[in-house]
Amino acid sequence: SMRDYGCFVFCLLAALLAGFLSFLFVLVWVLHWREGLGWDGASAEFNWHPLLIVTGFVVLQGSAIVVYRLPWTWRCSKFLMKCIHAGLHLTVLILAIVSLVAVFDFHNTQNIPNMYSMHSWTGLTAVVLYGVQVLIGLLVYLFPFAPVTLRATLLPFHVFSGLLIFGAGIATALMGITEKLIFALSRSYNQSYSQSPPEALFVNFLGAFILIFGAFVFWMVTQPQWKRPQEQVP
Ligand code: ASC
Repeated sequence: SMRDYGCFVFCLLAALLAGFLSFLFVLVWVLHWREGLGWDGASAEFNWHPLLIVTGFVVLQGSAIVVYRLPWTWRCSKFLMKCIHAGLHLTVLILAIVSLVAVFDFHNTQNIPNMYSMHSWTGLTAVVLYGVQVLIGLLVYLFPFAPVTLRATLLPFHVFSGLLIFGAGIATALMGITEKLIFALSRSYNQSYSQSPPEALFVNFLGAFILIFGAFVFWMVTQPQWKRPQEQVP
């Protein structure tokens, strides 16, 4: 119905706004409140990590997940939509790997230990599983070799693990943001987190936008009436 279509468009616009604000807030965080961007083994190199994860693993990954549900793409071939879905996910995987290289290189040059926090455990697990998910997705659904029976059997698992990894990415991003805020403000002699300085308020808004973005993506992909109609096989 027209009303249901309007509801989809509302959710999409809300997700786009929350995703854009997430990107804007993480960019302003690293450029205005932190040390900017660089590849110097110091904080400017670390800052690529939140920027690339929020833009890639959260916003672009969420967009790749909803791409089949855009009604105006239902006239496009399924193969074209699969190429867009796969291309976005591959881009996200590359950005995630670059963002991990940035943190490990930053830790190693600063003599900071690796992999001691829950953020690092859930985050590395999510990125490794994401690599496996992208590889299996390409082999089973994009390349023309897998039989329809295998495609059909794996589809519920592909959908479930995709949403689980996306959700784990959001949970991990919220932990990372909180960690970084605590670290940064505890090293500051004139500001403390518990006094709600402007940076803390700003970064808490970033976390809220990320969660709101994830909620709208999750809602859009769990409404069965918003699924792309199956190609009719005669
Ligand atoms: C595909 C594809 C689908 C599913 C279906 C099996 O590759 O485009 O819609 O797998 O064929 O459920």
